Amino acid sequence: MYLENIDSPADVKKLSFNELNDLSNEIRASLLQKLSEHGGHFGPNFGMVEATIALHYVFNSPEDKIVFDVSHQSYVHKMLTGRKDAFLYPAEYDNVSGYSEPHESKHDFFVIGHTSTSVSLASGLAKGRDLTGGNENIIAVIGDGSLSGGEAFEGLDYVAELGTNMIIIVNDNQMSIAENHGGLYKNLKDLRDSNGQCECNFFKAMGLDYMYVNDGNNVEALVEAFSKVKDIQHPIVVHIIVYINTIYIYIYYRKMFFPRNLNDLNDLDLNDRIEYFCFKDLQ
Ligand SMILES: Cc1ncc(C[n+]2csc(CCOP(=O)(O)OP(=O)(O)O)c2C)c(N)n1
Repeated sequence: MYLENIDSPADVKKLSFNELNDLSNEIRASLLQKLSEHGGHFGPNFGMVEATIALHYVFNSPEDKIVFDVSHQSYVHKMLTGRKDAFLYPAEYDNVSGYSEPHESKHDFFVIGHTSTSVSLASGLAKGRDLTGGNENIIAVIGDGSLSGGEAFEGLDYVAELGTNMIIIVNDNQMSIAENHGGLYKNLKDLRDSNGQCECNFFKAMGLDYMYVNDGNNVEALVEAFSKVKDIQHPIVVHIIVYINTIYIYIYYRKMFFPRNLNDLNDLDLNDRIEYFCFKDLQ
């Protein structure tokens, strides 16, 4: 098992892409096991497995700073930054909180639970970096649901003028706590439908650079994209499309039909299995 040997992001960087894919499956299996027994945020974390691995593969946390919105999707980050035991061993399940927590780790920067905060918080870190002559990467992760909050708009507005390094990962799983509402979402759909090429682009209109990654659950594609924006000298949005709904269904069926048999997940090709289910089946 690779996860058992991950004590810090340096251990992630030693793995090949094949090994990183195995690590993704192990992480999903551990999340499924722990969260089935203990509760917690399934969907946000399932969607972010590959992206979080790729972030830690490419960037150098904690010098490079990753700020999560809501921070309920930071479980994988916790697993890769010295806290995997709290996801692997039932006796240790309560040793981590469900959100980012600086008291737990030097890789966490804020105690946060509110949506729409990460871009603003990260912009403060970027401004501080610039004032003190630093050169680390500042990365904000924000979901599509949180993107329509007022503070997120303010953050994007501010960052566009900042003019220095800032990387905003838009984690687009097409779902907020329920379905998304608001004018922004038509444009996100148009961007998805056009493979990021739609001429009308909310992020560009705000004055930000933009990159689109269709396969946000592919470690190699994400590593390539993040490598391109690492050390960039202006703000950029990296819009990644991740799967969440189908994964909910997968969990739903697994829990219904195999409630006591969650250990065999490593034998399954998750992506193949989830293709069979569609979100409508749940409703
Ligand atoms: C200020 C505020 N309003 C509402 C909530 C409730 N809430 C928690 S997560 C969430 C939606 C998150 O959706 P998204 O940003 O797309 O992230 P995902 O969970 O899909 O990864 C909401 C509305 C909150 N935490 N804070």
